Amino acid sequence: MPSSPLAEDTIAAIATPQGRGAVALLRVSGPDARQVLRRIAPGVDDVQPRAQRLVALRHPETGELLDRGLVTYFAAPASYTGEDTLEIATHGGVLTPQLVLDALLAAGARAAQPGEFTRRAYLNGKLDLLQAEAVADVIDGRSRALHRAAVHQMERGLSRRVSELRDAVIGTEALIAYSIDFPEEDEPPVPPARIVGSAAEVIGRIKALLATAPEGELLRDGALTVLAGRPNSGKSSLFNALLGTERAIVTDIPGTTRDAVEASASIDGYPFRLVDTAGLRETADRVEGIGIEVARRYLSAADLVLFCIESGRAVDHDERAFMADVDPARLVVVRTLADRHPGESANADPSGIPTVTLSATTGEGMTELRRVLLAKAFGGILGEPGEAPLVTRERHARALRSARDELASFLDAMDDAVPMEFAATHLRAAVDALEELVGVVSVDDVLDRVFGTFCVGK
Ligand SMILES: Nc1nc2c(ncn2[C@@H]2O[C@H](COP(=O)(O)OP(=O)(O)O)[C@@H](O)[C@H]2O)c(=O)[nH]1
Ligand SMILES: [Mg+2]
Repeated sequence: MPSSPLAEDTIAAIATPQGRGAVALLRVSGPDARQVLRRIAPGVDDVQPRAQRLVALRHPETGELLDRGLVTYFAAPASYTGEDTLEIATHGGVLTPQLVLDALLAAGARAAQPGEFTRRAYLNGKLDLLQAEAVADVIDGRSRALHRAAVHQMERGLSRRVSELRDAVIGTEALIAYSIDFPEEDEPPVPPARIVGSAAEVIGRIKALLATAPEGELLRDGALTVLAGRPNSGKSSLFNALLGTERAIVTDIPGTTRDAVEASASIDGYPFRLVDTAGLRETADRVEGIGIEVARRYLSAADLVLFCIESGRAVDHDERAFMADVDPARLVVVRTLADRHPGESANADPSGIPTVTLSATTGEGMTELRRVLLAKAFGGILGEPGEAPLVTRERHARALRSARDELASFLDAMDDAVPMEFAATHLRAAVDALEELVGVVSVDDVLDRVFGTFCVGK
């Protein structure tokens, strides 16, 4: 982890959201934290670390009493940021925390940038970059599944896994260094096959971790699930049944749904974004001529397409044509309105496309549909025990792919009998990629990207 000189200025922010509430929390971090406290709480000059104190908070210039607050002082380095830190609990609401913040700024603190506390924690070695990202996910995450992955990542689950990979590559480098040190030996001290095998083994482990990436990244935005089908095929009813609310307007007059509607749904804690179609004739969303409604502007981005066909009716030519256009891996066929056609069940589709027969009205078949959606969208990570590290960001996937490719280039070079010391430059590049991922080396624009999305006060 990088060690850098401690920041010179002292930052302050309101850490809780604005609005009516019982308490608000303000944070101050930096070398002048205690001095700032003395200025807004005159007479209080002997704060003990980690002991709370109820103090009168005043504006340093006017002396006006603003509130009484509970102050906790954390002495460097035993604080979140690694610096001297204050946490000040005031009354909530819109005004009080803002007045106390103004007082802190008048007392010499500077308003913190979004993510600046966590950035300092990172720069002071309290967290690595993966942990810092996990903090953001714990705050912003809306699905239980992402929350679970983030909490685990905050506990260094992913960091540990990446560090193991890095150590394994360094181990391979060590084998090479050893071989290069004894060039005159008839028998190389380390058989090249062992060196090659060691690199190949790391590639396998990186690939296993990368395999979680597509689904891990879906945990953030949710699997985009687009409903399609003829007017009156039961799309809006199914949309509502999946949401558990009366969200889209349902009617038997074709063309009632006024626009594409999007809503978030959770299935077993995994996030989905459902899109129901405009039934409107005049929208360009309708697949021209064949009367199939679909929010076409979502179609190319869809992770899943739920194609609705009423039960008891043969699939017609246009429907077949539409389905043939959708990537089978993303397609789920739903035979709707099953309660109107009791006793009929869909034949297993020879093409292997999952078909679920259901009724949005009675709820039959809905459990099966949820199971199919989960398996299709998140199948690869569903079986993972809660503690398995997941790749949840494009940044992670990019670094891992780069490490994997460097290792593959190393193997190619060994194959081509490139002298080992040259081939080994690829191992170094793989180590660099893994270190950047954990944040062992700090690259400024990486930091800007990671911390730029934080909220103020974290
Ligand atoms: N009996 C029954 N009627 C349904 C079911 N699902 C939808 N409907 C009815 O079928 C009609 C068309 O449904 P809707 O969801 O608006 O279809 P859309 O045009 O594809 O969105 C409405 O009258 C619904 O009440 C179902 O599962 N069972
Ligand atoms: Mg509709």
